[in-house]
This record gives sequence, structure tokens and C-alpha cells, in this order.
Amino acid sequence: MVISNVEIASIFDQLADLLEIKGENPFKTRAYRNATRTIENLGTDLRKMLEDGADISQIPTIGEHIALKIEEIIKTGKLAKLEYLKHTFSPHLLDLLKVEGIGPKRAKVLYRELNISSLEGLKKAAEKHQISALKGFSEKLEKKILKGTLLAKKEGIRFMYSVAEPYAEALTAYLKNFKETLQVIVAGSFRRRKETVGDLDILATSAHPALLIDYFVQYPDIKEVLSKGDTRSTVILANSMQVDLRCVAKESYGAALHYFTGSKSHNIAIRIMARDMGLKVNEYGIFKSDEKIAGATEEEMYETVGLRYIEPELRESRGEHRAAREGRLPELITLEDMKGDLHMHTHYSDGRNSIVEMAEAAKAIGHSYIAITDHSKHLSIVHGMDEKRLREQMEEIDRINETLKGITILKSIEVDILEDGTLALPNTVLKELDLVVGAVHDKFNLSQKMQTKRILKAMDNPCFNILAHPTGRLIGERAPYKVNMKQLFEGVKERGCFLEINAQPKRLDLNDIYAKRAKEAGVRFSISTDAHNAASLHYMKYGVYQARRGWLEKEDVINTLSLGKLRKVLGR
Ligand code: DGT
Ligand code: CA
Ligand code: CA
Repeated sequence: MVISNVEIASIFDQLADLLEIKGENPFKTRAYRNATRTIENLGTDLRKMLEDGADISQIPTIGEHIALKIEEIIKTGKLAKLEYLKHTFSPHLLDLLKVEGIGPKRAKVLYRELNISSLEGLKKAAEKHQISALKGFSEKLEKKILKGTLLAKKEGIRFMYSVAEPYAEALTAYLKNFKETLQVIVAGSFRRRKETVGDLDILATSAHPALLIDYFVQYPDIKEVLSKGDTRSTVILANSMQVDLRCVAKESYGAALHYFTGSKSHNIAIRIMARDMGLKVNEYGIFKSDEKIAGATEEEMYETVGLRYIEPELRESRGEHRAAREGRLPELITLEDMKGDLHMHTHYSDGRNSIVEMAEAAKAIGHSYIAITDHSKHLSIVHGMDEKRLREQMEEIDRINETLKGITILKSIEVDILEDGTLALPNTVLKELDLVVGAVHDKFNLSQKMQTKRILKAMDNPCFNILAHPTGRLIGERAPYKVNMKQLFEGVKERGCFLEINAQPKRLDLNDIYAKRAKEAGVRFSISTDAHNAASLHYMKYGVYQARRGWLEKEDVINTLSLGKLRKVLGR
């Protein structure tokens, strides 16, 4: 069973939430919260550290008590204390926190006063106006909560792509290891690189499917086998992730892969096109009368219905069929196209590594330049830099650039966009930087009009280059702030600025749909990791996946350019 830092952090987060709702000693909850933050930003896998015999209790904010709990989670996949608390309260109590506007403090009141312990209960109480009757809860908040319960229910459990990835890889490796296995691939939304996946759909080929299914259900990480047939099986892993395995003959690999990659609506459109040509498509192949005319490869499937091959990331019925027919499909950007990373933090603000460490790590993964973008000093940011610190950093970068070969460090900053649209540092220093990345970190609740005005005003500043994480959303946690996207795209283009696709797995912001629209409006982008430690520079691939889902090509992204050309486009 593979437990990653993300899951360990999430367990401590839940524990802190439950303790807070219960009204436990605030020091205790804070200790768990601090540990959560440390683990999220750690960069090294705790499981590997333990395997290597490292003493994890020495990590700041972890300590002996939490170290023991981490060991328990890695060994058993869960934390008995959390399971017990969930059991004694209500297993669904934590669902309340998925609703925007409800944090642990409000959940505590709702639980104590109205005995609400599930989304269903919350919805009913809001409909009966019992919530607005509580002290500290307005009618407006009640309405917002009601809307939130509907949203939270629709989402269901989905896993972030980056969380699903190690499970998908481990399972693929396990299946490939079996002698009766020919091909194995993870299809479904995972193959389409969607930012979250509902379950894993694995396709395998074998001359003896039943043997492969027998082998599959013996996978050690399985909690429950829901179904097991001769060619298919569905199981639930210990982390509650569902896995569907489908096994077909080699001759049908392409047809089955196409079917199980989806999306469903993409497939339906293909089936209709085929039908109009007098053909029939199913997961075994394409048939003319009863004769099979295609099915071994996906390329052949598309060709048979008169289309060029469509990359999985484009299969969302957003115009790809037509583009394929007219030969207008984009040549999607790849990870290899990326020449640098324009957003990262060091220990000058809230990062964990030094400038040199970040540069060395970036060089090792093949980048030829990076921009150091520590936070500006502002209320919402801990350890932000003032002008003096920034100048010290600029000098340090000059010194490093003189000695470090093979990579160039650009001077930059992630400067706060203040509520009135001015930037948190004066232009006297900003103009000396190689580029300026601006970001919204507070006042998420402004009206759409005010938020749009704020951002456009910030971009009026000639020093401004790139808008970081343009909508501020956190997947499954925080809705985007309200911005008029059309005005934003036009504003960015007119001013010669750029939009970031932030590659943090929780952000992936801009998302695919907006990226496509922005591109259509003539906007160009940066794809950057926002890394807070050297290991997170590898997040670049998630940003590239999102960009591919947004139809972006190499030309659309400025950090595919050589340093010389990049400098030119950054000069406004
Ligand atoms: P997910 O799991 O919610 O992230 O999304 P998908 O796209 O992986 O959906 P899933 O797991 O329900 O099904 C995997 C693929 O199988 C889907 O993308 C297309 C195919 N598929 C499933 N059900 C149907 C269906 O009723 N009709 C057709 N044409 N294809 C289907
Ligand atoms: Ca799926
Ligand atoms: Ca499925």
C-alpha cells in the first residue's frame, strides 16, 4: 500500500478539524495543523525517509508524538485516533467543511446547536431557516450554505490527478509483472489528464483474460472486490479509490482503449459519424456489416472514420472532431518544450530551499533559466520581502549568476496586488527586475466588477508581466474569485501581459477551459510550478497536462522560448 505525503497531510488536517469541532485544546489542533503544512511542503517522501531509517521526529513541527502517528499511517493506511473520532461523532461530519463558508468553528456551532452532522442535515436545516436563527449566522450566509450543500454533493469523491498517479503507476507495474499480461494502460479520465479523476479504468490485453483477472484481485492494496468476471473486475483500494479492470484480446486493443478513454460524449460523436458512414463502432472494433475493419490501434480507429488521431487530452467534445476533420488540430505542447520555470520560492519568503539549491535542481531537470519569485511583504503573507530584502536577494542572484554555469537566474518577485490595484512594492525597485509576477492573495470576496478592475489596474503598471494563478481557486477547497474572464483576457492581451498556468496540483489555474478561451482571445501564457521546494519543480508536468487540455501549443507559452527571446517578450 502506497501512502504519500499528500494523504498523510490530509489525515492530520482532518484530525485537526475534528478536534477543533469537538472543542479540544487549541494548542493541540495547532500542532496538527503545523505538521500538516510541514508535510505538504516537505518535498521528500516520508515513507521513503522511514524506509531509509531517517529520524522523522527531528523535522521541525513533527516531534516524537506526531512521528509515531506518521509511522502508524504508513503501516496501516489510517490513523486509529481519527477513525475513532469519526466514529464517535458522525462519519459525515467532516463533509460540512466542504461547504464554502463553513470552517471548523461554524461546524462546531451547527453540530452543538442543531445537531447537524451531514450535508443532508445541513441542507434541511438551511431550507427550514434554522441556520439564520443561530447567533452569528445571517440569512445571506444561510443562502450561501444552501447553495454550497448542493455543490458539494454533486462533486462526490474525486481524487486529484497527482494523488491518483502513484496508485495508477503501482497497479500498472503489478499487472505488467504477470506472465499472461501483454499490454496494460490506464484509460479513462486519467489518460485524458483531467485535474481530478473519479476512478481508475485499466485496460489490459492477454490471451488468457481470466487468469489475469485472478491475478488482479490478489493485489495487496485492495480493500474490497466489488465484482469479478472472466474479462472484467471492479475493486476498491484501501484509500477508497475504485479501479475498473477490463481485459480484451490484442486485436481489440485500439477499440477498447478508445472506448475506455472516453470521454463518453467524445465517443458518442465518433459513433454517430461512423453510423453516417454505414459503420458500427463498439469496444471490439469498427464493423462494416459483420466484418471487422479496424480495432487493433486507436490511429486506425480514427482513420477509418476519416479523422486524424486525436490526443486523449482533447477528447472532451470541445470542437476536436471538427478540427480533426479539417486538419486543424493543435500540435500540443510537451514537457520537453519547457525551457524554464518562472515562478518559485526560496527561503527568502516561504520556500524551503536556497536560491542555489533551486537553481541546481532546475538545471538537473534540464531548465536553462528560472525566475526567483519570492513573496512581497503584505499582511496576508508570512515572511514577505520588503524593498531592502529584495535588493539583497538581487545582489545574491548577481553573485550566483557569475559563478553558476548552465542556467541563468532571473530576478523577479511575486508581488501582491493590493485591493486598489496598486502593487505592494514601488516601481523604483520593480523596474530593476527581469520580470514581475503579480498575484491576488486577499480580498477574494470583491464583486466581479471590483475584482476585475483591481487586476486590470495592476496590469496597467508597465512593470507587470505575468498574472499568477489567475482565478485563485484551490481544487476541492476554494472556489475561484469572481473575475470577468473576457475582460481579463482582452486586458492581458492589450497590455502585453501573460497569464500563468500554475502547475501546483491543487491549483492548476488557469484551468483547461479558460486556457482554451484565453488562447482564442490571443493571450499567451507561462506554465510555472510555484515550487516551494526543489522537489516540487517536477510539478511542471501537471501544468503541461492542463495546458494540453486547453489546446495550447509551444508557441502559446513564453517559457518555451530561449532566454534571449524571452527577455524580448518581457520588455513591455
Ligand atoms: P471519471 O472516472 O468520472 O473521472 O471519468 P471517466 O471519463 O474516466 O468515466 P468512467 O470511469 O465512468 O468511464 C470510463 C470511460 O468508459 C469513459 O470515459 C467512456 C467509457 N464509458 C463508460 N460508460 C460509457 C457509456 O455508457 N457509453 C460510452 N460510449 N462510453 C462509456
Ligand atoms: Ca474513470
Ligand atoms: Ca470507471
